Amino acid sequence: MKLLHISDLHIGKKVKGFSLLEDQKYILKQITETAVEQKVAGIIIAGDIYDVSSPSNDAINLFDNFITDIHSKGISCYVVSGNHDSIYRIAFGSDIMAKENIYFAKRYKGEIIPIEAGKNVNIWLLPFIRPMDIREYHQDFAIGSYDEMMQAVIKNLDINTKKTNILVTHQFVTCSGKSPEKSDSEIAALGTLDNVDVSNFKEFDYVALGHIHKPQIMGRDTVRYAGSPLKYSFSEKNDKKSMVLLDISPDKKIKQELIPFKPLHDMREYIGTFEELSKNQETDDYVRIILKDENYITDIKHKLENKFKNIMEILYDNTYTRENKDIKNVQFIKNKTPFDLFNQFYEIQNNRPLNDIQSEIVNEIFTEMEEAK
Ligand SMILES: [Mn+2]
Repeated sequence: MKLLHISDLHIGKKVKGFSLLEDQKYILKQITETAVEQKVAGIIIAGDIYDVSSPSNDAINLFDNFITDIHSKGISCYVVSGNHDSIYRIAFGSDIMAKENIYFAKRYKGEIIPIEAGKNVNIWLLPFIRPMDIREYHQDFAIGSYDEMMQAVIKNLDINTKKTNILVTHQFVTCSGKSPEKSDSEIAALGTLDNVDVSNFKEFDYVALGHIHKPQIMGRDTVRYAGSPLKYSFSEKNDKKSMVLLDISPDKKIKQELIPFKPLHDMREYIGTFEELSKNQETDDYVRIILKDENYITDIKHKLENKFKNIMEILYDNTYTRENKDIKNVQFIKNKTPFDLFNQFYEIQNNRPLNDIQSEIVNEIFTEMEEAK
């Protein structure tokens, strides 16, 4: 029996003001096509369906089309909400949709009923939870940390270890204090003490994780972050995004295969001077440009746009940006002319004095101001 594990779709996400909806539509189509090609029985989505708890109409519409498409191919779906999602919105109508084999995790109320995905495969859907969400259901437990919360949850499960048990969760899973490799696009949602140790999951044959955007295993090779299908920050520029194809045999053995995503636009970084970058080949990837020029170039975005169709960010790496002095600690010369003060200020900020032409312009401005008094 085959299953596909994905997570962190973040539908509706914008990066640096760019809507990624078309990219997401493209990648969701790839997921559906892969699921059909590989003849999977179901798709596991381990949280962060949307980027925000109140997603836009376009985002909801895109996910609706995706789920409807999967359903029309006779493929099941197993979904939990992530920390970016609203559990109430995700769990809406879940009992009704479950009858059509589209399973959305319900709000956690002290127990989880496993879903029989195959004759001998149980899938446990745990939506993203915080200790405060579940204390009332486990009053015999002193739940302080996230780890204690997970112990309480797992202890309450009636796991038949003769079957293959798959847990789907969006908690921040670490291994003996070792964190996974993080990215900038998930930081906003992560606290400092919200980790859950991987040792909690000993009874599960596979743990389908969401939350961390770089695909990776955690502790053992059957506890895996699927990662986001697209790069959602420049810190992910070297990530190899993929979906996880699981092939479960009757003897509980699980084969895993990573199937790489092919995005509509890649996200890349280019470093060089304006002259060097002007010789680049045309690209419509999402790019961050790091300019090595010492002098600022006016209208730079416009000038680079004939080569780079989707510039998300332009930064400078030069003497000024590398040695930015703290202006608060500078002693300004007293009893000097406005021009001298300006010149000193300019030098502190740019690590070089005004050149002759600049001096002339600034001098002229101060003279005019003086005359206007
Ligand atoms: Mn996420």
